Amino acid sequence: MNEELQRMREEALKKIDNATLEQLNELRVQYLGKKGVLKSLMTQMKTLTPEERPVFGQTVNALRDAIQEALGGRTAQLNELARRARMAAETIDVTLPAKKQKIGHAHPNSLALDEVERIFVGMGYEVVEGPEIELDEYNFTKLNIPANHPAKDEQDTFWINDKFLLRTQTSSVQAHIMERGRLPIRMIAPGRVYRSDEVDATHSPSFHQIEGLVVDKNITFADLKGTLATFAQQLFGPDTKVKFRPHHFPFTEPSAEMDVSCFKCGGKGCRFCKGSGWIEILGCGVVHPRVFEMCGIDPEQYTGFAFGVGLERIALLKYEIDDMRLLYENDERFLRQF
Ligand code: 2NM
Repeated sequence: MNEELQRMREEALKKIDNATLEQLNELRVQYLGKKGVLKSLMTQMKTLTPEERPVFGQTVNALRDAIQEALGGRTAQLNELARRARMAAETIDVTLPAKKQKIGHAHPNSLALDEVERIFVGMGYEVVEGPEIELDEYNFTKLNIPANHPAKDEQDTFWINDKFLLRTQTSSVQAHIMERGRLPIRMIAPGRVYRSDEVDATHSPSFHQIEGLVVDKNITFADLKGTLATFAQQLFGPDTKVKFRPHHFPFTEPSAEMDVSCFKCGGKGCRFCKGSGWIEILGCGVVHPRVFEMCGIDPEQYTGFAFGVGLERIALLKYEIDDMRLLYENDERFLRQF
């Protein structure tokens, strides 16, 4: 009987030592359960002589203790192995090089705008923004663009209804500022404008303008020339020359277009300036007295000058980009270059 128990003990301990966690549960039930091996051993007690019983009882108890201890030991061992495996799997190698983060680039439009703003802020101008949805009154009427003007045509303007439209120029912002009546004024109004144009290398239905306005006593065309020449020299280099050609705008009189000497060839003529040595850069003029009247400024007391530059045009020229569409496609390979 003792040998039988000894053999059983060895077999049980061996099974436990090799068991998985699930098998341990089965073994626990098999040996220690209500209908387990040890219970059935105890029922054998009654077949023994009274002398044999205490020894047998002690041996079975010792066997139960050994099995219990082995089950506990093996469970702890397996849990520890599982913990180590988990730790190994979760290990982070802090010495690995970090993944390179892709960082964005300023858009050429933004670079050009920053530069233009820097130049005018340096001359004491204020930067003012206004709404892209405007009233007919501020986009056209107060700027001396009459009701029958072709620019108001549905072909050129995105009308929202018969009063509201998407602004076609940022001078609408200036109409608001003049009307506010705080004089003198020295401001630029950068922002998005909308015109119903077909897309090509130099046109887009939505682009950006920077319009400037100065209103004070005794402002003359000479102030306009000096200011815009300084602007051109700061933007394109100190050797830049400017020239003014007569033009027509409804909101200014006299009006002009300003050309700058080609910063590529210095004015000799090249592919860049199409051989002329000059590059057209902006429109400008002396503010029309009718504009002042309609914006509540006395044209007998105040005079002023204004100008408008296309931001994309500046960006295309400065960064030698030959197609405006590249500015809107957001192709990273293109944007990376600036
Ligand atoms: C241009 C050309 C000439 C202009 C006029 C005004 C305002 F509000 F004072 F009437 N703002 N901007 C102006 C003048 C714009 O763009 C080519």
